[in-house]
Amino acid sequence: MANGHKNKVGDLGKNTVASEGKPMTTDQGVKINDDANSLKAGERGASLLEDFILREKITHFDHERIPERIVHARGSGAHGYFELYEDMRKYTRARIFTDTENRTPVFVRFSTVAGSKGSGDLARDIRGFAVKFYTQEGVFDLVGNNTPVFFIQDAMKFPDIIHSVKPEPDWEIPQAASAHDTFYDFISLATESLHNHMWAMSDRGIPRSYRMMEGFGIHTFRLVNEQGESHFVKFHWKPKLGVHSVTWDEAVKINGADPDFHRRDLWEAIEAGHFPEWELGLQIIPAEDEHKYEFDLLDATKFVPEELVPVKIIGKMTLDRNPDNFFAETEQVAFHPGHIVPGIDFTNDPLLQGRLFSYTDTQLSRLGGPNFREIPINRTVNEVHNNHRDAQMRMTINQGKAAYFPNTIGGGCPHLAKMAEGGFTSFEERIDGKKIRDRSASFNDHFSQPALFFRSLTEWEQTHLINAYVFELGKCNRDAIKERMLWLLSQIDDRLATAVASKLGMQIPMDIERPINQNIGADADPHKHEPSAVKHYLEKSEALSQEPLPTTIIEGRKIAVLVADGFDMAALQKMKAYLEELKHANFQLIAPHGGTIRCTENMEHRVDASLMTTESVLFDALYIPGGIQSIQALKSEGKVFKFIHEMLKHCKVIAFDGEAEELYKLSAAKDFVHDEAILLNGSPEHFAGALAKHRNWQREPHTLHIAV
Ligand code: HDE
Repeated sequence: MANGHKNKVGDLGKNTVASEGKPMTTDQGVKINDDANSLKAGERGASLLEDFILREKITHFDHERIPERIVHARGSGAHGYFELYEDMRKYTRARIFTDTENRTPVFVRFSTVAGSKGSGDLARDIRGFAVKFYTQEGVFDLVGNNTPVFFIQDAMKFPDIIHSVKPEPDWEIPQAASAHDTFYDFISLATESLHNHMWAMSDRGIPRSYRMMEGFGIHTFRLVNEQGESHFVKFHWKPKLGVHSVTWDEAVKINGADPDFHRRDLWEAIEAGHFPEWELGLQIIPAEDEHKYEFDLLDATKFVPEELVPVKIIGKMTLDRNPDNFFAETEQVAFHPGHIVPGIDFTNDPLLQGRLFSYTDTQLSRLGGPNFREIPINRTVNEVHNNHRDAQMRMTINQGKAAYFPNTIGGGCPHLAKMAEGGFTSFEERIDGKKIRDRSASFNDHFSQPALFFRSLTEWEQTHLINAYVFELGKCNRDAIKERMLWLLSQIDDRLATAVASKLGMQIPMDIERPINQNIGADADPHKHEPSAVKHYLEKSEALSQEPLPTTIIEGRKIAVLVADGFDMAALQKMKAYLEELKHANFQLIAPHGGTIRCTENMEHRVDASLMTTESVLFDALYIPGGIQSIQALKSEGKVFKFIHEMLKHCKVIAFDGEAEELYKLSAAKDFVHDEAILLNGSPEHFAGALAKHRNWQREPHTLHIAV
């Protein structure tokens, strides 16, 4: 297989610097022999202006920060590659989708949307899933999210929804959260946002890991083949590890215990060689089917159910290398949905059209001018030749006199490429219409798909979603806004609205008036969108639920092992041999104290974390080996019971071996006799099987009385 992916590694290598064994210098290359003291007039004298070493150091420091992204400010990146399984030339001439021999390098950035750069990873939010493909024909960016739909239909509303969800402008509260009046004020007036909002309120809003999220291009794009024929396409990323989430109680606690939880998880998995993988799937829709569905393909608040158009898996992405430098790569990377290559094209989705303007525009101020395309992480692996010149921080030294086209002085170069030579040609779509400022009536149905989404969830997922609404609306202060939301929820699903209303202690209003009689636009009238005329074109769509598909992969799952001096080494070894060595899960020894502990074999073992410094929510499962002395010591630690009870409540796998049965009996675990994820002297295979299912959600309704 041609290793195209080495190209980008080599390209970045031109700019990477390792300082091991090298003398310290100024930026001008002058060696430095004192980096701790400024130049002074006398021992206690004032510092001298001539101290070029001090001036350079401080000046550079003073300018280290650049503006953070207005949305998606907090993110984590990784390098990898994409491999194609099947030649798709029937649909597209893009080589990335026709050449099965080539590995295309990628850089991926995952992010939260609303919070600042330093906010917690476990905010209830949508996640960004942006992929930069360094193809032989130029950069192709697939700038997606972890949900298949977006909040709004038209780019015109983007600043409004973002202003409404960001911290309120007077007191800059709350950070990275949507639980406040301005957000619900907006979304209850812009009912198109209800669908994506429902996804955000579902477990998708609090993923267990970036490695366990789906990704979606959201918009309908086009694939265009050599013959100039076009098909509509939706892009999907399907994670090999399945789609999993944490509970809200965990999310809140993780944000305190380790706000870098997702960033650390991705980094550590890659460092350990557990490279996360996603398969790329396409939903391909013939051009003649454009008007076949009950929804409009150009409406980004709708997905195409997999029952109507199956997802065809065509390739796989593997992330196998962490960045060398967060700022140089993850912070400076500039994605753009308008970075496409020949064989891929846009549709008239009005949200996509607006995005095509926004990304370069914001990057001009974030990265300081138009030459950010030359920053190593952003530059393409093929050659760039054009007549763009100058501006801040220009790196390229263009030779010759002719910086215009056409020319003869430069030999007519750089010259144009015909379509057959790989030149980009836009798809020749026939357009015939009046210039109007309006939205198509085919975008009007705002209620059918949220209802389909809710119907498609399992009972436990529905419960989580209901609780999310109760939490978020419960934090709003204005009753009128909450009532408007309750009425809208009742138009989606009665059971959902009734459950939320009862926990809020409120009534669902019979109807809502146009909220204010001032002119806030016809689009803000929920009645315009025919809430009662919910279309029922599908009872359920299986792919919308996260109910884990049967998988045996537990790679990188974290298992807490509670031990004290005198723990049963043989029992732990047996578990580790299977789960860690064979299945690549990760065991961590948690003990009442740091340093080392002794086992029954009188050997010393390094403690990974003391009970004081860690929390159960940072792990996927709990294992307690026996050993009389160890269990006696653990019995007197309150935090041990907190671990067990939290693990119980969060429906995780818990295994007690040998004398650890005493802890089982002393804890609430003893009440869950038939629970298949609670093991007494269970086999490693049983443990691995339960862990692969992620959680035993059936347990959840029976844990309400457990206080932790
Ligand atoms: Fe973005 N979005 N967006 N967005 N978006 C940005 O570009 C914007 C939308 C998405 O890791 C910004 O460089 C508008 C949909 C991701 O660097 C900005 C509209 C989807 C990222 C911008 C949308 C996304 C961004 C901020 C409505 C999913 C992070 C910084 C018309 C398909 C990329 C930047 C990264 C970032 C504008 C809607 C995904 C301001 C105007 C829909 C994953 O240009």
